[in-house]
Amino acid sequence: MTTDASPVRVVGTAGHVDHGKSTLLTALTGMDPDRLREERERGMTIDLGFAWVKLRSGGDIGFVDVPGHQDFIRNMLAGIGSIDAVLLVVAADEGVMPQTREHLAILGLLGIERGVIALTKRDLVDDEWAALAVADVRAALRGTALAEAPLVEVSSTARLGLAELLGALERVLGDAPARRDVGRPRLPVDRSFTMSGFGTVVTGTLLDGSLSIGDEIVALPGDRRGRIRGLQTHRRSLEVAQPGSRVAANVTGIDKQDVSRGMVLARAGSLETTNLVAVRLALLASASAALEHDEEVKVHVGTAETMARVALLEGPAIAPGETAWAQLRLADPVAVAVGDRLVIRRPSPSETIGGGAVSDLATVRLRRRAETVAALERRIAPSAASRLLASLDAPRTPAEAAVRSGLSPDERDAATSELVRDGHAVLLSDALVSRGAFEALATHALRICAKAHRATPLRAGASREEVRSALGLPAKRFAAFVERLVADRRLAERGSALALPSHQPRLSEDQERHWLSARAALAKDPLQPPSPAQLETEHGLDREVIAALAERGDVVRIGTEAVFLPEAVTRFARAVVDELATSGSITVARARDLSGSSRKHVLPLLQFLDDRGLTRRHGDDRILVLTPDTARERIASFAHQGEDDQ
Ligand SMILES: Nc1nc2c(ncn2[C@@H]2O[C@H](COP(=O)(O)OP(=O)(O)OP(=O)(O)O)[C@@H](O)[C@H]2O)c(=O)[nH]1
Ligand SMILES: [Mg+2]
Repeated sequence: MTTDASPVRVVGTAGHVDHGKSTLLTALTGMDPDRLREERERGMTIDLGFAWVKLRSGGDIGFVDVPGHQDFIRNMLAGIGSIDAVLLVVAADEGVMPQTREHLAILGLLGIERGVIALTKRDLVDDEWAALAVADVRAALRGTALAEAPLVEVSSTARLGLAELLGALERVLGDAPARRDVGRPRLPVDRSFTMSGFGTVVTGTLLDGSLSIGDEIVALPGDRRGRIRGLQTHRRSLEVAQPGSRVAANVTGIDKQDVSRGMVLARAGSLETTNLVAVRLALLASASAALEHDEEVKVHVGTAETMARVALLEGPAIAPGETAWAQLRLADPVAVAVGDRLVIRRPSPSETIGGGAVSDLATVRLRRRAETVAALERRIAPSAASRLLASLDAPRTPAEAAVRSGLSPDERDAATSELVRDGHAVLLSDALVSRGAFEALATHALRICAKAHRATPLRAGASREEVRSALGLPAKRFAAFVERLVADRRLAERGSALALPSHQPRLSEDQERHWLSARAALAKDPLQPPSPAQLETEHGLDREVIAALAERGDVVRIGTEAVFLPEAVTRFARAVVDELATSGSITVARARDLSGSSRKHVLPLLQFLDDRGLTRRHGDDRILVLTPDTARERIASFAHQGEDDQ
């Protein structure tokens, strides 16, 4: 088994029907890409074909051969998507024909910018005719990315120019950038079949990461899970298949009927499927008519095709040659990544009309609004940091945000630290959120508090849980969010409530009057105060008002059933501490006699002193924990401390 990664590059053919694509590949590789009986009988390619050749430089070129006939253009689109370079075939005797132009337009829409032109059937024409054909081809290429591509005159039957052609391909591929590896392998399936003794085999050009034997995978869309049992590139068995190579994967756990062209094998959880794709759509200048809002088109992306409605986000139509933002609402879900190129066609009469790069996989329908377009514009911004930022409209883990913005792990990490350092994004526990979205969450939280203060001025604030669920943040992110606002003094934590820092629970005039009369009753015999029930029936002071009074420090609640004025508690504490300073210990009965209180009240009051860390039990008695002086200092701050534990 081979484990080394000898470079594999993929070249796709393109060109009009019968111009000699398949014959040329046979001449170059010794393999006939037309593998179907019908293809051999009709002398015409119907579906994708595959062949490969070993280069002198060591690497392989894998060829994807496409049909030229316009009836099979969907098969051409399934094969041409993820190639490194194109081999554009034009027959010298016919020159540029309709599918030469249509394929060229598709290459432009898919962003395929490298290639070699083969002027085939050179044996059928004289030099003068050949020169005219070359001029014809160059004219057709003008203004395209292939304008300067090398052109080689060949004859497959006479085997002329083949070595020169391979040399030209090798040079063009030498300049091609390395394939992207973001550690999220995906294999858009172009064929699936069964092999006796092996089971299901799927083939495709691997993207975005390497696949290894034993990898667990899922077939998307859907939830069929399986495992990679074997891997081959160009019939060589491998442990690990590299991104950018042609791969045949033997898969266990997924039946042949559950995986077909258009689906994608990926690691579970690494790729989403979606029905809503935002794209800056370019309409070809050659399109026969403008693209109207809500028009139905066929979308080709990866190896998949599906019908879709075009929701235009900038106006009622796109004229030929123009571009505009659109959201494609797909009839069937597709598994695609941000940055993938797609092509749209009119179903009938069938015509390639445009395409673009996927810039957002939304879960919501986008509306025609200026902000929508502005947000999409940011998604295609040149810098990694601004693209990442554009995907942080809600808290997301850096990994989730990277998937949405099509960044590699390295780009993601650099962009994350840049955004956090410059204050453009805020970290909330495991998640990152844009400063703008953070401010929106903060405003929402502060509004909820302000509303709670208006509705229930007596309460400490809005319940934490209420705010959390209104913002839809998970507990950890919410805790980090609150911590930040509290640190910035924009929010205050009051027990289990959240409040605006300026908020003080406030009594109404009636309640203030009730409080005055209750206060007089509490002051009459401060250490034998009326019970909360009496305060309510006799003075109209309910528990909520008592809680508010305790919060402001006007009363101290001790235990569950007693309310004292703060000075009563201080007086009791002083009496106890004075006694302890002289005699060392005190009994419940002595405390009662000294303070003039009752046993019912003395027990919780003594417990309160224990809880405050002044005293502790010693048998039936209490003894001092602190020096008398420190204990006296503590007593001064009782009134407010009493509330913390309630
Ligand atoms: N004389 C001559 N005939 C050629 C040459 N290359 C191809 N042909 C012939 O042209 C015809 C079409 O060739 P194919 O290779 O099937 O053409 P194709 O581009 O693959 O066609 P589609 O796949 O249907 O689009 C066949 O009969 C070939 O034998 C050549 O260099 N010289
Ligand atoms: Mg062919």
